[in-house]
Amino acid sequence: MKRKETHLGKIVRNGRVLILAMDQGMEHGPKDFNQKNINPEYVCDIACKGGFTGFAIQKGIAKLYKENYSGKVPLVLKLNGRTNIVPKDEAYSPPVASVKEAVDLGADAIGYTIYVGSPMEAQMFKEFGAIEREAHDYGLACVVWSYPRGKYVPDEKSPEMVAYAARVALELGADVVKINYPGSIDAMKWVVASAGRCKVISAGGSKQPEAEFLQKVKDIMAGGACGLAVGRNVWQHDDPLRMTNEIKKIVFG
Ligand code: FBP
Repeated sequence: MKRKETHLGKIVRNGRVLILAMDQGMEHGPKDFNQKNINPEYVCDIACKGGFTGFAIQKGIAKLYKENYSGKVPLVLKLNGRTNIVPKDEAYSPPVASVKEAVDLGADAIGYTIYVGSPMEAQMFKEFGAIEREAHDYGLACVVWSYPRGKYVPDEKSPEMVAYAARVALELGADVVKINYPGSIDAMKWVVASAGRCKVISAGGSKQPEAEFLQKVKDIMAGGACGLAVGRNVWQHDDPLRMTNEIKKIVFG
């Protein structure tokens, strides 16, 4: 198949990427939600009104709530996922949707998690290799959640491991790599250097007090990242759209 021009530009605005993630229901369980945000319509609304450059969700939500987001925010369809019931030692995230389904749902990008250093690393590399080829053939951008994880990884947030995971994503063909914040501006700079031309975005992490989280966003950007894929710090906030605006001032400002 002839390669199409990539949709990367659809999830990048002024060189920045700001994705709202709502795959935590599978990754962490309903404990992340309250009576309001347990309803996917509530989070779809934030994704659309907040002016995010992407909305990362699994296919079940993408299909049943299409009318709530389609045409209003670019879809980043997660193609693999796992629960946190399975022990982290054997870190593996199996494919649960195909590139074809992403295309049929109108996605601009696919999202894929890779656990670098896991005993299942070889299988995940192989599965992602096929997905990356097909996604790029269809012109979809590839966003890789690259997390060092599993029994061989003593500290998944150590700066060296995060930089390693970012480099692996570049070498596997990701357009954008999502990493966990490595803890300091200098460490972030090394992660960004390691990722080369692959754009680096940071996960938000669990909910923090607003000022503390916004300082982290400033540090992420000062470290040379081009944005975030954030979830809980936005949709668990009492005023998610105001919080989104504060984040946008830093990311796009
Ligand atoms: P948050 O901003 O809520 O941390 O979301 C980012 C994210 O990468 C989600 O896409 C994903 O569900 C989750 O974090 C994975 O977190 P974990 O480190 O527990 O695997």
